[in-house]
Amino acid sequence: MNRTFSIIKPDATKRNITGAINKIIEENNLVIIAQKRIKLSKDKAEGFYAIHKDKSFFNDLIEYMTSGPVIVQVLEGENAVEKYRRIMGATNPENAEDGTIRKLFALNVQENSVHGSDSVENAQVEIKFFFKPEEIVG
Ligand code: 3AN
Repeated sequence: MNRTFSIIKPDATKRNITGAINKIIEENNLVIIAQKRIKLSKDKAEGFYAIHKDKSFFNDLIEYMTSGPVIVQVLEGENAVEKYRRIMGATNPENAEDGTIRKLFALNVQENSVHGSDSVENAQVEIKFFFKPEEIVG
């Protein structure tokens, strides 16, 4: 069992498909043990994506991630980090496998509907960035 951090991004909240995305998450035996709907501030988005600060797409990414509400959540399950990466699909939906969240819902490489941690270590850091221990109820 482990935990991963998930964001349902502004393109998905705008299209009212958060339930459709979480249905796929739950059907894959990942349990949502923490969840909140928030609007990211510029500071918070820049902090979260600090690793990408030198990339050409950074400013666009921050503008997009602060353009509407997001759902931040913690998922728990067997190999949650790896499993959620698999069911999300590739960053660019053109390369995502059939049946993945991004293949089904993502609009393009930026507006790609979901985020998921890429390692157990990063999951722990990302969960702490958004949730207090008492907000996580497994
Ligand atoms: P992933 O979300 O699959 O882990 P990262 O961490 O490489 O991908 O990228 C973080 C976010 O930055 C992506 N989810 C996407 O919204 C955006 N992004 C990544 N690559 C590009 C790109 N080439 N052009 C525009 N936006 C991008």
